[in-house]
Amino acid sequence: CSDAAGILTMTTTAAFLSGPHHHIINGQAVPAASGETFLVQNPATEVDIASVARGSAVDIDAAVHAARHAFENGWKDMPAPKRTDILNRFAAKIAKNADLLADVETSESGTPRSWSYPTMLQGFPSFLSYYAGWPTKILGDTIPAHPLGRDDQDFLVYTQREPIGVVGAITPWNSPAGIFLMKLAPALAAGCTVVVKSPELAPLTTELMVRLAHEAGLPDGVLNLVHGYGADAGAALAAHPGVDKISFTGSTATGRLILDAAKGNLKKVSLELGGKSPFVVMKDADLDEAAPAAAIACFGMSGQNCMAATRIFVHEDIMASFLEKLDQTIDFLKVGNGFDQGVFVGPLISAAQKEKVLGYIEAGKADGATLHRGGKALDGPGHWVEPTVFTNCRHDMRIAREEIFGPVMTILPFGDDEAALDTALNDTNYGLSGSVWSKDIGKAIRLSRKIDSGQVAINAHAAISAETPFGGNRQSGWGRELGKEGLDEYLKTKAISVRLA
Ligand code: TXE
Repeated sequence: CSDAAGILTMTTTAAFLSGPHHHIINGQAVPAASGETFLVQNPATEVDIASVARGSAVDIDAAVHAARHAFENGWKDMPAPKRTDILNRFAAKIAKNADLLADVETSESGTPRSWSYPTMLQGFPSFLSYYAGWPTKILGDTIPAHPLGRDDQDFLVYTQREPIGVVGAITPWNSPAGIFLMKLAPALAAGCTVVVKSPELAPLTTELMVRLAHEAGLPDGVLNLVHGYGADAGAALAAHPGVDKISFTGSTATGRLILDAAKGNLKKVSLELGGKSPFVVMKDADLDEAAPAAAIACFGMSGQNCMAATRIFVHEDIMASFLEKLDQTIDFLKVGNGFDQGVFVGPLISAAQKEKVLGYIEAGKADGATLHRGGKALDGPGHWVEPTVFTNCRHDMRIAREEIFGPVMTILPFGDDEAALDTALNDTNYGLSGSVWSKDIGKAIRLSRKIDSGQVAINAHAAISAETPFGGNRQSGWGRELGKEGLDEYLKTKAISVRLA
C-alpha cells in the first residue's frame, strides 16, 4: 500500500485534528475535486475542530472507479487466508490506537469517553476479528439436481458464493466508527471493495479507520473514503451505476431516498433505520436490575442510539417502586462534556437535533403525558437536553411512536390484559430491538416472541455482538448486519451445472 495512511501510529489527537482531512482514493489522500471544504464542530463546545474535504459526484466517481479496479484486479481473487490476515491486523491496529480513536470520536460526536474508549479497545476490533474467520469458510453446496427433470443425464451441480462487487457504505454520526465497521468487516471478508461516504457531522473516526486499514496492509483501492454531505456525495454514491450494493444506516426518510436512487442499476440495498424499542418490565421483574438498566438503555449516548429503550412498559402494580429506583439511577447520570470524569450523558450532536428533541418534549406535554422529570435544555455552549421522563403515556402519543433520538423516556403502564399489551408493543412503524424483564423465563420468552423486531433480549437490553445478526423489521430496515447473515449481505450465489457425459 502507498503512504496515504502513513501518518497515523505516532500522531497525537491535536496533530490529527489539525488535518488536512482529504478523501482517500486508491490509497492516496486527495483534496475534493472542487477544492471545497466544510467545518466539523465539537457538539459539547461548539468549537470548530477540523476542516474536511467536501466531496461531490466527481470524487465519488473517482472512488468508485478505484474500487472497481481493485475488485477486478486482485482483491476478489486474493487467497482467503491473506484476507484473514489483513482483517486481524486491522483489528489489532484499532485496539492499539484506541486512545486516539476514542479522543477523536468524543471530540466529533460528544460520546462520553467512558464509552468510546472501551468500544475502540475491545468492542469494535471484535467485529473485524470475527469476520477474519470467515474468508476460509465461505462455502457452496453440491446439489443432486436433474436439469429439466431429465434423470437420464448425469450432472454435477454446485453453487459458489461470490463477492457482490463494489459496495457503497453510507453511515451516520452516532457511533460512526462502529456502524462503519459493521459494514466494512463483512464486505472485506466476502471479497468486496468499498467506497464509504463518511457522516458530515462526524467524519473523522471514519477517516482514521480508513488510514488504519491501509496501515494494516489493505491494498490500494480496496477501501476508499469520500467525505461530504448527503445530498451531494451521498446521493451520488447511492445512484452510481458502478456500485453493486449500498449499505446504509440513518433515518427512514433518507432510506427512502436511497431506494429511489438505487433504482437506476437496481443495485442491492440494505438499510438500518432506527427504532422505538420497547422495554417491558413484568410484575415479577427484579427492579434493582431493570430500573437502572432502563435508564442506561434510554439515556446512553444521550438517546442517540437506534436501539435505545424509549418505550418503557411497566406493570401498574410495580410502577411506584420502578419509578423510585429509576429516579435514583438518573440522579447519578452526570450530564456534560464526554471528556469529563464520570459523565454519562453527553451533548446532542447539533442545534437542529436539540430543537427536534425539545419539539417532542412539547408534543408530549400537549398530548397529555405527565412530565415526571427533566424536560429542559441546559445552557450552552454545547447542545444539551437533560434526561427527561414522561409517565402516563399512551401508545397513540407521538412521543411513544416516533423516533426522538434524544434523552426522552416514555413510560407506558400496563395491567393484566395481555391482548392490550400485545397490541401496544408493536404499535409503531419500527421493529429494531426490545427487551423483556421478568424472573419467569418461560413467560419472558413467550412475550419476546410477540415483539416484532430484529432482536429481543431477556433481562438485558441491546445485547449486540459480532456473532449475532442485527437489523430491523418493518420500517426499521432491510437486511441484517453482523453474524453470518451480515456476511450473506455481501455475497451472491452462482449455480454451476456440469453435464458429465
Ligand atoms: O440522518 P440522515 P440525520 C435518525 C434519527 C435522527 C434522524 C436525522 O431519528 O434524528 O435520523 O438524522 C447521508 N442520499 N437517525 O439527518 O440524513 C448523510 O450524509 C444519500 C437514525 O443525520 O439519514 C449521513 O451520512 N445519503 C440512525 C447519513 O445519510 C444521504 C442514525 C445519515 O444521515 C442523503 C442517524 C441522500 N439523499 C439518524 N441524505 C440510526 N439508524 O441509528 C443524507 N445522507
